[in-house]
Amino acid sequence: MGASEASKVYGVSQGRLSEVFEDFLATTKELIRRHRLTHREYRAAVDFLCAVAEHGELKLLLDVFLEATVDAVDSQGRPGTASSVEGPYYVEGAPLMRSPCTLPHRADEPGARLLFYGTVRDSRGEALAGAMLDVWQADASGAYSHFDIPAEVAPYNLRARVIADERGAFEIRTWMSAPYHIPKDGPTGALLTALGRHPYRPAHLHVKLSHERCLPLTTQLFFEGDPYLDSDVVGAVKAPLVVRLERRDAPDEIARLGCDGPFYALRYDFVLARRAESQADTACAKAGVA
Ligand code: MBD
Ligand code: FE
Repeated sequence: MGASEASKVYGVSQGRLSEVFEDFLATTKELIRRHRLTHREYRAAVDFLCAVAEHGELKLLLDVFLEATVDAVDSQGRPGTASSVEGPYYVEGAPLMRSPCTLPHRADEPGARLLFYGTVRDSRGEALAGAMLDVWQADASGAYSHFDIPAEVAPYNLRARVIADERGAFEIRTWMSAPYHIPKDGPTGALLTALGRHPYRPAHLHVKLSHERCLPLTTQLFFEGDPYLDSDVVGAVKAPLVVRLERRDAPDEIARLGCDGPFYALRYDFVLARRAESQADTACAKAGVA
């Protein structure tokens, strides 16, 4: 192991870790003093965190309350399509598919059919041939595969890594997902109830986009008219990510997609930020590449 690797903890340098964690402690101690926390309250907080861990909700808790702020800071000043949070339900290694394609689904997948299509370009407007869209979503009742639907029942249900065509265009056939609530019966849900907050998120599609020329983008799309756009429990909605669904009923299109009847269509043209040319040059110089 090289010296630089040895000094990293979970991929974070020791210097950076000390800088941030020491401040985290100082800030938390200040908060304890400011609110004159009692020992009983401190114990309650520790018990709460233990319960969160026991229920497997650590990722959920942190993503619900803090990830949107990390996203805001981390994406500041970046050109292209707005980013949004990844959340706790991403699973690596979804099936690779070439556009056009239908997401992996159950024989009786419930809900209205959805055609999700568009293009992927860079911030100069150049098409990104072969861009990858790693998509995941809840089903029509708000269930995520590998979490709410066991992986053995329907592996990677409504999840895939879709490769856009040579013009950067993609066409993904899937099913509408519904407004969704985070688990109500666990400690995270109990905390929200105690705070007088509701546990709902607007219906959404998750996408991670990547292409070698560009910085990867993690984002979500939401649907116009959803009742929870203004009160997402996660606070992850951004206006440019709210799209209008079109209802399509042309018989030839219905036949082409193999739908039983009218379906919804959603077009989105994604823009990825180019890797800074200077940054690329520096990286090449360091690696000894001409
Ligand atoms: C979700 O489905 C989600 O996307 C986020 C960010 C947090 C909780 C549940
Ligand atoms: Fe989600």
